[in-house]
Amino acid sequence: LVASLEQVEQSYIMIKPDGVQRGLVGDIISRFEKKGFKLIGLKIFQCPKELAEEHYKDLQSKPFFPKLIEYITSGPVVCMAWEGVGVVASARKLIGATNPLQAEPGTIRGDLAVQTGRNVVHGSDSPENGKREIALWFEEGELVPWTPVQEPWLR
Ligand code: 3AN
Repeated sequence: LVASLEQVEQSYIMIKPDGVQRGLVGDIISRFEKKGFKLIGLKIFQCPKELAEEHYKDLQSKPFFPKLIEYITSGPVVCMAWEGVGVVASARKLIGATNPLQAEPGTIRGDLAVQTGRNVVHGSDSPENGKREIALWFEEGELVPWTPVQEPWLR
């Protein structure tokens, strides 16, 4: 009842090139799926430099910015849009701290990553950015806002 009062949000979650190359795609998707969120967008994608720069534009002045752009565009990423109650904050808990050294075991970065510059996954940091990033990475027709049905699939 309480949860029904909370906001249904959308978060942009992206498996970075290291996650794809290391074969972690299934494990990472599974964590969000099992938690109870709804997958409404999914694709593997080679990110062009301009899009990477737009996505990370708030970090433009950071010394690591060029390396960050090089990393994100170094190979395919998996782009996902997830929907659910409190999904933005919840996804960031599942992902863990930016620096994998500080990420708790049980989180994606705590379990699967070693360093900040190779931290396997991205998650939006606010509901507003969730919307903005999904619009940036997906064409409108690529999003499927499906409704779960009660169906005995296995018999
Ligand atoms: P988060 O991804 O946890 O939201 P942000 O938004 O502070 O963290 O940073 C965005 C991305 O920039 C990180 N995921 C990481 O790939 C990269 N990054 C952040 N800080 C550093 C750093 N000190 N050195 C290298 N890369 C960094």
